[in-house]
Amino acid sequence: MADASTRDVKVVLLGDTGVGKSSIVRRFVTEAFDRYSEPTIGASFMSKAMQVDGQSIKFQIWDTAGQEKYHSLAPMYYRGAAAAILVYDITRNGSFDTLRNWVKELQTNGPAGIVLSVVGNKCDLAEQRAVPIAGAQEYAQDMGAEFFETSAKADTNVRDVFQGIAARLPPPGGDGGREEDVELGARSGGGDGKGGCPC
Ligand SMILES: Nc1nc2c(ncn2[C@@H]2O[C@H](COP(=O)(O)OP(=O)(O)OP(=O)(O)O)[C@@H](O)[C@H]2O)c(=O)[nH]1
Ligand SMILES: [Mg+2]
Repeated sequence: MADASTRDVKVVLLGDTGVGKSSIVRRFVTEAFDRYSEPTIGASFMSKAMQVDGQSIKFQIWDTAGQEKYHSLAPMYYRGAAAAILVYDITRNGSFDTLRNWVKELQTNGPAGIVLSVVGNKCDLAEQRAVPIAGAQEYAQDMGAEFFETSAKADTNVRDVFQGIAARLPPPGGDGGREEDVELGARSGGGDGKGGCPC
């Protein structure tokens, strides 16, 4: 259980299947990489605490399944989220189109004031790049999102994504904190539980 000085922050990862959402979370939480990562079923939960600017933050991370058949479950996971990490694969143009659809969905149905991060993963595969960095960066800026290219494999910028979220959160107690619906004790602490509902 977090103590009173720890701020719980619900974060949801969204994006096409295979872009590396689970790998980013795994890298952040357990500092590991699995080249045979299986597609997520439903969603998976992990949590991790970190200190940012002297404040203790506990990220409650919902890693959603990118396969289309799970799309309708997503609102359960982004509901009440303080931040969304929208992931695409820099080697796959189609995954960037999917990301744009997620942004539209969040703008329509997501929590007001949600902090957005646009993340181009697999930057270790730069020689296979399909999505130019400049266009993605410009799009992120237009959406008011922070932009990163990451590699879960090479451990590039993964921690920075979460640090960037922490830095952009509204002050605690404000409307945007959205901490009220996070009751997740049973799964916290680096587990990789499948399924489950965040509400
Ligand atoms: N080269 C490289 N491969 C990666 C990277 N991140 C993930 N992968 C690989 O990409 C594949 C898919 O990764 P996942 O993390 O399972 O993808 P996902 O977005 O969680 O997929 P869904 O759960 O189906 O939505 C796996 O084979 C990973 O090993 C990366 O940064 N670089
Ligand atoms: Mg996954």
